[in-house]
Amino acid sequence: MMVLKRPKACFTDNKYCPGCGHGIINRLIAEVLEETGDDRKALAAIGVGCGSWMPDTFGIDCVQAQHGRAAAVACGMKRCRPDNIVFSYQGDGDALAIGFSETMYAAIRNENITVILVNNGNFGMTGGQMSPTTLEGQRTSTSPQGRDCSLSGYPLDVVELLRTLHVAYIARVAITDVAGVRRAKESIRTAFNAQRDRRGFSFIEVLSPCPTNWKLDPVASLKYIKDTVESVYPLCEYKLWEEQDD
Ligand SMILES: Cc1ncc(C[n+]2csc(CCOP(=O)(O)OP(=O)(O)O)c2C)c(N)n1
Ligand code: SF4
Repeated sequence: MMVLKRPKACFTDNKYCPGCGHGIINRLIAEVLEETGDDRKALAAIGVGCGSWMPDTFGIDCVQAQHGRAAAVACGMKRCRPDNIVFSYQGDGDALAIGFSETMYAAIRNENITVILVNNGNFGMTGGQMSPTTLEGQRTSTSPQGRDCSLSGYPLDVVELLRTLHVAYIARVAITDVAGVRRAKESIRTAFNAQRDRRGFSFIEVLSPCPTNWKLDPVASLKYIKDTVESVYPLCEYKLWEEQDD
């Protein structure tokens, strides 16, 4: 029989909307850290957005970065504390709009940190504005007719960009079903292991539902990711350090 036990660091409550992906992802991070014995010394740099509530969901030492700056803050933390697992936790607006430069330069320097990007295709906390990852034609509060790529550019596939760089690990996962949740957890574990082995920059993009701003119920939100979002942002995993070792 499988016994589901709450990680010690997790609190009983969270502040996310019903059906939001952040709570699941927070829990997976907490589980991995507990299983690897890192829960007492992992450090997080938190982006600005709904994910800023992560410290209210489970208790590890965190720095609340300014909007977009979490990867840069994580680099500083890691350089001071090279033996601690250090990760940033950011939304797509935070990491890929206002913080695009910080995210890319952490990758370009192949910093030995992990960036966990929660891609829900909009600026969730502030009312669902269009973000770099909003799909073509997707309606948001700032693209009520749907994203027009002739005006706003095309959706940003950050995984493809990162693949051109010398980084250690890249994965895109989706928490749409049990198998997807398990894969997401394994990716977090792989990224933290790579960091422990000093492989360099690791990055996980999690396709995650935002039922409130998508104006879909939680089940329909998961279906939307599977049927629509994944066709633009295919799931993948690249252990690039293995190619670099050859
Ligand atoms: C410099 C600055 N600009 C704008 C804001 C307002 N702001 C707070 S949260 C947020 C949206 C965050 O969206 P995202 O990073 O995608 O995370 P989500 O809430 O969707 O998880 C914005 C624009 C801010 N706090 N600081
Ligand atoms: S607004 Fe969206 S991202 Fe924010 S807590 Fe609600 S469902 Fe989650």
